[in-house]
Order: sequence, then structure tokens, then C-alpha cells
Amino acid sequence: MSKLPEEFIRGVESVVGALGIIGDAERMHSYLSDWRNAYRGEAALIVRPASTEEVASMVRLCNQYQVAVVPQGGNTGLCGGSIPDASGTQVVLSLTRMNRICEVDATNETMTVEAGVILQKVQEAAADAGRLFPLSLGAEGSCTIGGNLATNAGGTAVLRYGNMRDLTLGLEVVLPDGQIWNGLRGLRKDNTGYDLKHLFIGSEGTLGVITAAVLKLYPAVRSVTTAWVALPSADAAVQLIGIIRGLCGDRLTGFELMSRQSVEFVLSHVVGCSDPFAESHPWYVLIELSDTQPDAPLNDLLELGIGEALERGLVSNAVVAGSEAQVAALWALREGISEAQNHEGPSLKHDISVPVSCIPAFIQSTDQRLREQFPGVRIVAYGHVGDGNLHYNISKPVGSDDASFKAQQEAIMHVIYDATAGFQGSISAEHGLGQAKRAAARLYKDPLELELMRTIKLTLDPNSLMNPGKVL
Ligand code: FAD
Ligand code: 2HG
Ligand code: ZN
Repeated sequence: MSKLPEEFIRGVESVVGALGIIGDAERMHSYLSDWRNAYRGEAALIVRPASTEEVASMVRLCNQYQVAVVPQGGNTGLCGGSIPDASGTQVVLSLTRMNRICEVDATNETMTVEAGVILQKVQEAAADAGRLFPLSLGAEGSCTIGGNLATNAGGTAVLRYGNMRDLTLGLEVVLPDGQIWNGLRGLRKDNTGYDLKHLFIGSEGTLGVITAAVLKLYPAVRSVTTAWVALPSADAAVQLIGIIRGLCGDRLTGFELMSRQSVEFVLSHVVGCSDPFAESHPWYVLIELSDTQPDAPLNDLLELGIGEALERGLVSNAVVAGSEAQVAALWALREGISEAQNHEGPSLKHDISVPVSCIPAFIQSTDQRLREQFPGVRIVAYGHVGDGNLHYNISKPVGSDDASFKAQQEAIMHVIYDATAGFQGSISAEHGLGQAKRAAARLYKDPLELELMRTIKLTLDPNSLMNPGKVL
């Protein structure tokens, strides 16, 4: 039984039709909790509009009845941003029916898509046009472009191509009052005042509903080399990236760091993964070079770089993938970490960034503090080290129970975020604030920045109906 008035429900039906509404508990279930089951909410309805006009009518109706709207894409977000609160009075607005690729303009190197298109479909459409859409992340088979935009997603190719903000030329947004802002311009130059799209990118559904976007395409990649490298320390990884970048420039498209603990979790829990080396090492990096030329000398460059690093004692072992199957096997070791960590009980996620040069000192001092204060916790540190972005995640000590581990969550978080702040870092590098880091942002973000954000929120959404309880 819905907690909202009957006239509201009838209004929703008249906007999206029976096909666009999910109201029974069983079918609503998957929209109400996140991928890890870390957040769970209730909703009056799940509404699935099929067009921008339907989104706009829904938002207007929600305004009329003062009903809060929680935009949702693929529901792969890691901060609970797409999960409604426990009141059962909010409406989840799922964009997944709006999944059309509207236009591919290979000459302008742009693609116009609706917000509910799955990222992988965008990558495939770009490839079909002989182009590349470079955003790449573990959830690409289920996350949507709208979610990628709303969280300003990063992933494994930011080093070369930037994050979602850098990959976007235009947006269409339904504003909190139901007006449609059509900013779907495929222009690389447009200095006619404030660049409004950047307000909505990274706003996590709190300023409006993104309904479509014009994305940037790049030349297709025609040669790729991938290597798995073992290192004695995180410091060696930071030095290695300098060597490889110096040699390869923009050909360096991926440089992912993983601690032994991260790799061990994958080896224990992800079927089909195996250790490329017979012996274990404290740290690994996965390096990817790519080029638009089919026969670019990538192997030679990589071997040169790794050779120099070996001589300087920065590398302990290395293997270059010799086949596509080996490339996939190496990436599976990296991409499997999130899933593998779920098998080890609740994971405390800290998606931090510090200047790349500070990564080794951050790891060394924070590891030490955590080991002293919380003996036995397992530190699962990995991530996009070339962007200074570490997923500094924590799993409970072997044999301890979930409840006593969760009771330490706040204290562990403060150790990690205090260290992050000490290095002038950010407590959310790529996943956003959602509901997970809303309170922490109040402690660690500049008060003036927060005040400006509140002013913008109030101006656009005076009734606070867009994803309340998230971000601010
Ligand atoms: P959702 O989870 O549905 O929503 C996320 C937020 O965006 C919510 O606040 C929601 O309200 C809002 N939102 C969604 N759609 C819209 C819209 N159309 N308009 C307005 N607001 C909207 N993230 C990274 O950045 N880099 C990674 O490498 C990465 N790897 C991941 C790997 C795994 C295995 C998983 C599970 C997640 C990973 N993520 C990563 C996190 C997540 O996939 C991304 O943040 C993704 O961009 C979320 O997209 P989504 O469609 O699932 O959004
Ligand atoms: C990744 O880089 C994602 O794999 C997920 O951002 C990180 O699960 C995580 O903490
Ligand atoms: Zn990541």
C-alpha cells in the first residue's frame, strides 16, 4: 500500500502509464538496496519514465505533492546516493528506460545519448563508428551514463582521458521545478558565461535529473600492451610511473596499483584468477599502454621502462601479456578486488586522493597508525595511483565479528581522513558523497565551499525535493 495520496498515484499513471510504474514489493526490491547491501531504503513507488517530457511531468507532479525524488541509474554507486530513505514516502526515478543512443557524429567526434544508456553500450557504439569512448570501470556493464555524470565517475583511464567531467560537452537536465534545460551542444568552445553543465556533473541527483548528454569521442586505439609488475614498495610504483610516463607520454593509459592483500582477496574469491608470479610481492601495478597506430612499438617502450626500473631496484618481477586472454586475466585480478572484498565481510570504503607524490608517505603513516590502534585490521589499498586516488579500504580482522568491527568504523574513518587532510587530499576522489560521506564532508570540507554549495542547492531546489539527505 503506497504512503502517497491516491490522486498522486493516478497522476503518475497518467504520466508514465502502467509500464512505467513498479509498485509491488518483490519487483521494487532491487531498486531499494545497493550492490553491496550496505544501504537499504523504502519507496512509495519506482517510476520509470521513457522520455525527457515524462521526467519533467513527473518532477512537476512531485513538486505539486511535495514528494521527494531519488534519481537512479544502474544502482552501482558505492555511497548510497541512489537509495531512498527509510520513510517509504520517496519516489525512485529510474532512468533505465531512457536508453537510446540518439546520434553518433564521427566527424565532430561526439555521441548524444539518453541518460539511461549503459556505459558499455556507449563504448560499443563508439567502437562501431571507429572511435573510442574512454570511460572504463568495473561496473561498466551495468552503470549508466546518467549515473556516471551524476557522480563524475573516474575509473582506469583518467590518467590519459580525464574523468566524466572531461568527457562531456553538453547536457540536458530536468530542473527541480520541472523545466527542461536543453544544453545539448556539441561545442568544444563556448564561453557565453558560466558553464552550467559542470554544476550538474557530480551533483549526485541533488540539483536535477540528467536526461541526456553529448559525449566526447576519441580516435580508436589500434595497439595495446599490458604488463603486470611486482614492486617492493608503493614508493617504487610512484617512481615507476614517472619513468614510464617520461618514455611513453600519453600512450600511458592505465597505471593501477594493488597491495598484496588486495590481490590475495581476488585469488581467494574470484573463480579463474591466478597469480602471474610463483612468489608473492608487497605491491603490484597493472600498466596499460595504447596507441592509435596498429603497429606502435609499445612492447619496446614498456620493456625499456621496466628495464630501467629493474636496474634501479624499483621492480622485482614483470610479465607482459602475450595474448588477449592474458590481458583479460590481468585485468580480472584488478577489477575483481571490489567483489572479492565483499566476501570478507563488511568493507569500510575510503575513496581518497592525495597528490601523487604523497601516496607513499600517506600509505606508510596511515598503515602504521591503523595497525597500532586497530590491531589485525586488513588494509586493502589499491587504485588509480596515477591520479593520486587510492581505494584505502579496510576489512575486519580474521575471526572478529561484524558488529565489533562496525563499531570501530567512525574511529577508523577519522584516522584515514585526518591523514588525507594532512596531505591536502580529498575524502572522495571519484565515488561522490551520497549518504555515506555526507557527515564526513561537514568535517573535512572547507566551510565556505559547503556554504556556497548550500546556496546553489537552495536556489535551484528551494523545496529540497531532489535527492534529499544526500551530499549536503
Ligand atoms: P547510480 O548508482 O544509480 O546513482 C549514483 C548517483 O547518481 C546517485 O546519487 C543517483 O541519485 C545519481 N543519478 C543517477 N542517475 C542520475 C541521473 N540521470 N540524473 C541525476 N542523478 C542521477 N566509480 C568510479 O568512479 N570509478 C570506478 O573505477 C568505479 N568502479 C566500480 C566498480 C564496481 C564493481 C562498482 C560496483 C562500482 C564502481 N564505481 C566506480 C562506482 C559506480 O559504478 C559509478 O559511480 C557509476 O558512475 C554509477 O552509475 P550508476 O548508473 O550505477 O548510478
Ligand atoms: C575501483 O576502482 C572502483 O575498482 C571500486 O572505484 C572501488 O570498491 C571500491 O572501493
Ligand atoms: Zn576506482
